[in-house]
Amino acid sequence: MPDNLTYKILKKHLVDGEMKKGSEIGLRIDQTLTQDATGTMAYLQLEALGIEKVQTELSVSYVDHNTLQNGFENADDHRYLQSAAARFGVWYSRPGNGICHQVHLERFGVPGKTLLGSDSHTPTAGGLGMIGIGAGGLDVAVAMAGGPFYITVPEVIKVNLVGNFSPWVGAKDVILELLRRLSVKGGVGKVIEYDGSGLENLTVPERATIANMGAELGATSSIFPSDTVTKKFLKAQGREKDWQPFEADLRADYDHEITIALDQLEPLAAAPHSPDKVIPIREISSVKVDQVAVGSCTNGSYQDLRLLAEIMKGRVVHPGVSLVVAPGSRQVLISLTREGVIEELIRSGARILETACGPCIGMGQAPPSGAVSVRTFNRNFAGRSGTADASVYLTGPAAAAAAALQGEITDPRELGDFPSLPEEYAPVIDDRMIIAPPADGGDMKIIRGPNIKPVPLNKPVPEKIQIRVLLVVEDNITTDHIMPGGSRVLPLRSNIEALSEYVFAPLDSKFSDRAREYGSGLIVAGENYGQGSSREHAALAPMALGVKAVVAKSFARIHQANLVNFGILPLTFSEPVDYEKLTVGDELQIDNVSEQLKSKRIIIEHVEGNYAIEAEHQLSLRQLKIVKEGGLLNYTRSQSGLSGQNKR
Ligand code: MIC
Ligand code: SF4
Repeated sequence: MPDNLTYKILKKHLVDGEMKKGSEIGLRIDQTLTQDATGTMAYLQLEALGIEKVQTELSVSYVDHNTLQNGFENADDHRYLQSAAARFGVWYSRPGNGICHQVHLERFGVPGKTLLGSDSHTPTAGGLGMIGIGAGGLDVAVAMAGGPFYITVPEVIKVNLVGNFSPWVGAKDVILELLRRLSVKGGVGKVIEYDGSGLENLTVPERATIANMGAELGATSSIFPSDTVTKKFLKAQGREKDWQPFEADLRADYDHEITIALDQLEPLAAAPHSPDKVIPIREISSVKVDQVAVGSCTNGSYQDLRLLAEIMKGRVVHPGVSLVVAPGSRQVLISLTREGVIEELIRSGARILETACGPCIGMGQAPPSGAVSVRTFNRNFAGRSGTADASVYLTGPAAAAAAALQGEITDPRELGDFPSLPEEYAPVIDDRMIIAPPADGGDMKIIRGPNIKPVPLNKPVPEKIQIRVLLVVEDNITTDHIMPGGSRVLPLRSNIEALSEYVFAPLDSKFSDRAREYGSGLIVAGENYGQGSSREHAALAPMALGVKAVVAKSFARIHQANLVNFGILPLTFSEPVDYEKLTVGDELQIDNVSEQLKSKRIIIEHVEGNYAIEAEHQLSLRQLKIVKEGGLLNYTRSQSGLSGQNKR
């Protein structure tokens, strides 16, 4: 049977289960990446697993999120990460070297390999023909220890890209168009595979922009073939030897097909507060803009910033706009500096930021009250910018430049002729901010600061669960609602007790007090609960507050896996209308838990109301065991499944 590219790579990495749609499979993971906001917890968990050395072909620890050092916490985490990397055989990309996904693409990604990352945008590597998957830190720790990573065999959607872009239209508009068509739930349980004659017009960074925002579709991964364009990119990176061709077989099977004619696209934007609220920019032109932010793992490449600079050249930012620019990597920054592009940008009034995530995760540059911010990023959830009442529009770099110049949202086609950009560029390669691990890190000392606390563990699930409804939330709740980012909260990522004060803070400031009062709680949610980031803290901190279960209409993939990893039961309503029957404070109970979990049908009794609600779970046997043991850490330690021969 001819295989699509996704299945080809998955089959090559299959170590457990069968390639049957909907069933669970275990994959061998070749490479892992972590970033600092999820990494400290991941390495604490790796320590708890008791291995001597990572078992992957390559593992890299990046520092890119928590780079504002308002207190000692973030800097302590960086020092911990550097020491843990040396101890366990992990490469360390120092602060200032760039955003994990951009640097990984440039320096480490290899077509045909699997990459697991503790960041939801790990599928960016799909731009290079890899299967990149985002996961919680604990899953990444287990993969580093040599354990398989489990996913449900996905459906594969083929997206045919045909033709070429009209001037002023680019890669960001492709993925915004897909978000318009499919919504933030449209990719759940699916891999998006790109093909078609239009591919030859898309460079690797452009492909990476598209693969990156597959995360916003909820997709498990996104992938482009590895072709001559890929070869050219790797050659420019001095890594031609890493290239191999990979493509789907002729007449391969797909679950759905979608065609996008590139020349029919127009400049698009995602309006507040969801990446799928996509509209043509011409329909919102003249909205006044206060801030423009360019960069992030979506549009922080050399080509993106070069385009911004060419458009701004000789002109200056509108007096009502603050323009902030964060290059995606040190390579991008050095290459642009060498060519005088950074000087052009500074002359145009850009405020050049560190090469890091920065404003994308609310690490500084929060816009003013009630502001409109136009960003080349991937998420525009309410409050994520750091300003609760700001409105964020997501666009490509050309529209960002147009807004910066005009002071209002502007269709970039109004700017006249599209600037001519060089076809080729030779990146400056300088890896001296990446530290290779020593051959034997066994004696390296791990350095901990006072804010780095041990990982809390859950208890096995009891036979009778007594809980109270802690919160009822609507559809599409993001992990930014559950466990917010921003410069105040992010430094607490390695101190769960302190972090748990902020659980659900954007929705309900009394949540953590109530959780402590109730002692044992349930969250009631709508569709696509937990969409967005991979942060396991959105499960770990609620667990620390006594959350035992979530009953939702449906879940986002990574968050559901994180709930399981920390021993929280993810249940779905058998009858979605029952969602209406639960209110904060209701007392509930679940009896004969083991038996009910086995039957997949769970009766939740309403203690006072004298009625019951029926729920279900979609957990595999393996996941059930994990939940019952109180989480993956307990479970993994009790298994011998790790290839880590060196278990302590
Ligand atoms: C994000 O974009 O939300 C983050 C910050 O990169 C997260 C990871 C985190 O919360 O640390 C993600 O996308 O997984
Ligand atoms: Fe960083 Fe933003 Fe990318 Fe997340 S989405 S990795 S915060 S740049």
